[in-house]
Amino acid sequence: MKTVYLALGSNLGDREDRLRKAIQRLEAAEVHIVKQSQVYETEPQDVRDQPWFLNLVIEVETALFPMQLLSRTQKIERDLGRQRLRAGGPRTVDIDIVFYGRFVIQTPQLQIPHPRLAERRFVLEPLAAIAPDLRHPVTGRTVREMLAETQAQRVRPTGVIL
Ligand code: PH2
Ligand code: MG
Ligand code: MG
Repeated sequence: MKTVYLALGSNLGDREDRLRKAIQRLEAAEVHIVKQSQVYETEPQDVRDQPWFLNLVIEVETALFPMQLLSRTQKIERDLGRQRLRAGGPRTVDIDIVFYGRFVIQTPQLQIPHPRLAERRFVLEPLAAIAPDLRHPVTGRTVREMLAETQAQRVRPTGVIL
């Protein structure tokens, strides 16, 4: 079993409901939830002219290999109505693999750790709530350190636990 961190986001439709369904479907896909952050409401990054997101991070255990896990998460995204209209644009549900144990993977389809992690307060803040001392396998920095160095982005804890 590997310990894996997944970042979930939604900014279209009933965002909370999509995130809840995504978590349920992960459990049904041999991905066992160990810890879960609360839900954060976050300002859109990269593509700025889109609705605010709900984001959260979960720690899971799975025996799936990285590419198997990616195909499960992509199937869940499709089943929950994701359409790829615009890169970085609005989505009903997005599931990103942030860390897969201490693996480093660089392929066109899959990069782990997530390449933009260190710039993303909407991932680092929920991640720091469940795993502040986790270290990036390449840079050696902890989640807490990466969070302290990110630029201001509006990220508000909602208190909602799905
Ligand atoms: N996802 C993106 C691009 N921008 N911004 C926020 N706040 N939350 C996201 O999940 C997000 C984003 C691409 O996946
Ligand atoms: Mg994403
Ligand atoms: Mg994604």
